[in-house]
Amino acid sequence: MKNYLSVTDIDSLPSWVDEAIELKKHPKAHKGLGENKTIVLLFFNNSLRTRLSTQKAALNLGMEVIVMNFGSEGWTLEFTDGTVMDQGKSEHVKEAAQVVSQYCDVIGIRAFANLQDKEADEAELVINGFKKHATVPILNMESSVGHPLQALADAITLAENNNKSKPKVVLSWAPHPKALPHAVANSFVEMMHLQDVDFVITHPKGYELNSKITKGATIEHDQNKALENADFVYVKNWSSYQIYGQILHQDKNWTMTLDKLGTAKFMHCLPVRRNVIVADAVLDSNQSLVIEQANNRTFAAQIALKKILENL
Ligand code: AN0
Ligand code: CP
Repeated sequence: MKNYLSVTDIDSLPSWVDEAIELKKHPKAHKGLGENKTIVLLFFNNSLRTRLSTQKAALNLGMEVIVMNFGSEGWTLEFTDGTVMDQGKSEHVKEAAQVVSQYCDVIGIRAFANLQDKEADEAELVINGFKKHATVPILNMESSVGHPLQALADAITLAENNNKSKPKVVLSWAPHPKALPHAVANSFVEMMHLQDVDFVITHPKGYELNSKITKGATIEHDQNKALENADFVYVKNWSSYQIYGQILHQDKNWTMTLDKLGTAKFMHCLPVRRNVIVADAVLDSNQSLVIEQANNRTFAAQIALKKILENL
């Protein structure tokens, strides 16, 4: 595998999940693989889990790690070709990507959707700009439209906690005071397409995700109905996709409670706002898988990096 940009880069999900669970048992088993290899992690946005788990994964594989908060410390980048750069942008991605490539063997990039311009977000300017001009593989650490490392950690967590042949998995929208990207939900939906699950998406009308991504999935606007007999409930906020990046409302009736969850397991990518997205009682119960999901970020990153390193 050259790059890990989307869950569609996974050639065989079951074998990746099995290998990740094996890596979890023996994290340093492939410590020689990354010897004399360096990964540079460029953060255009904040992070806790991605930053630490991806470093941890690289260290487990014997790599050296350089982290840069590009968003606050790098030069502001231009991504459009042929621009007369007489405005605020200091450096073109053409130079930046080639320069960073000289310092490392893999580049990890986090660059969220700005939620202002749908077309620009869907063009994935940052990650595609680097992909085009870098001479080393690219690892997606959450781009405008996807968060494939999170979705892979979610798949690992599901595999570890599932005991049914076809569990019911519900993706449920929840309110949030800030406009959030669609990336986590998009990649989770794509991941569910790769699994043998009874999958239902529930959200208030107006919060439809990109129909190209949800194609084939069941969408149920009645949250209670969607949650009936659920085995896993994945809760996430996202802003409107149709009225791009807008908060239509913050209906508190969509907050996940123990009552609504029933006997299902609760999942969320974190960071989570307590008592807005989900009640304390859910997060503090043993039905919550969120800490294990975050733990599995290390092994998701480790399996993705292992595949990249094996192909260098
Ligand atoms: C981000 C999002 O929703 O995409 C990152 C989640 C991993 N969340 C926030 O900005 C709160
Ligand atoms: N889930 C996740 O990607 O968390 P961070 O934004 O803290 O990296």
